[in-house]
Amino acid sequence: MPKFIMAVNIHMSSISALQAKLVPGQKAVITTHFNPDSDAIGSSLAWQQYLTLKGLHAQVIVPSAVSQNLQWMPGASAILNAENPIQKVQIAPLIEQADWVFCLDFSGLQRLHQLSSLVKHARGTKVVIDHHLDPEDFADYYYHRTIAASTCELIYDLIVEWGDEELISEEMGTCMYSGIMTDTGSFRHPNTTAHVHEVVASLIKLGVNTNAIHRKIFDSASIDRLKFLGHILANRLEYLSEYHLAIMWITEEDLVQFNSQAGDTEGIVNYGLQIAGAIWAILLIARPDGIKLSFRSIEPFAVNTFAATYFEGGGHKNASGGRFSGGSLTQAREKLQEVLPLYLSEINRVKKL
Ligand SMILES: [Mn+2]
Repeated sequence: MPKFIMAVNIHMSSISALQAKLVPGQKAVITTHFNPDSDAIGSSLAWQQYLTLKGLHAQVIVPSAVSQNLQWMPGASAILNAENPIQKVQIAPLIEQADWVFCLDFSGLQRLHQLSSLVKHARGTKVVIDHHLDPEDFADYYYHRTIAASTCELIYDLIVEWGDEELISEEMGTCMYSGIMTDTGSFRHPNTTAHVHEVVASLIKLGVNTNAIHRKIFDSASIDRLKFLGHILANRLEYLSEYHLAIMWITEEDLVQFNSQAGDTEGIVNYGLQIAGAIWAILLIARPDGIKLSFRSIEPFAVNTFAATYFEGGGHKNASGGRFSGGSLTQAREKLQEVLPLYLSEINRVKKL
């Protein structure tokens, strides 16, 4: 059973020294996590555009498909997906021969799924740019801040830190805004700092159309997706008032019946927090390769420790993921019921705050 590993002795080579080592003509690959979200894709594409402006050959490679509502992003059509058999053949040599391997929006190699071993053994210099907790020690450079609300924010900060602010184009800004908007829950999560708004203000000044981006990302559902959501809310939601917890679950049959596509389950867990009094929400999904869990919570309740302790996961304090490898969806729910009483005192403490 894999454990959530605390990183030790990470050699934080100076990120400022790295800038001088980026030389025109070099080859770079940019990778991000499985099931890439808007921050993963937005940061990867903005970074690719930046590297291209610096004269490098940069290719974005993802371990699984880019969801439909992100495919409009500038540069998205050139992304290589390891799940595509034809593109997969191109991917291995690109990673093997790259001078640079940029790892964006993830802190552990296992999040690369089938790309993890290729990246691990790549000869190129590895650079992590990320805001998740506990980064693993596998890269040469880290630009890592858990205080950052998104990796897109970090990309912005790094480019500015390197004195290249004038290189940030409207297209790059569009990609960055997408990730900042979604990772802050449209600017309502506690990670929405004054700095986030400052970054966004400068992106708007570049001409980024925030309203159009919001519509493209959030108002682009298929009718299947809306009916799927209706089905989950009507038939797959329970509220355990004693624990201030909303539980939702999605069966393998649900995924088939509603023709669920990549990204269709994204955000569903958040609906649980709309219940008055809810402190946290859990969504369990029976995927063909196992039971996946999503956790959300309101401040100051930490779901990442819960996810790490009981469900082989981790993540952010208020937004985490995990999995259950001990059996079926029913068994995962049983395990949940079993461990909930252990959290009662913490829940009651948080409730009073
Ligand atoms: Mn992110």
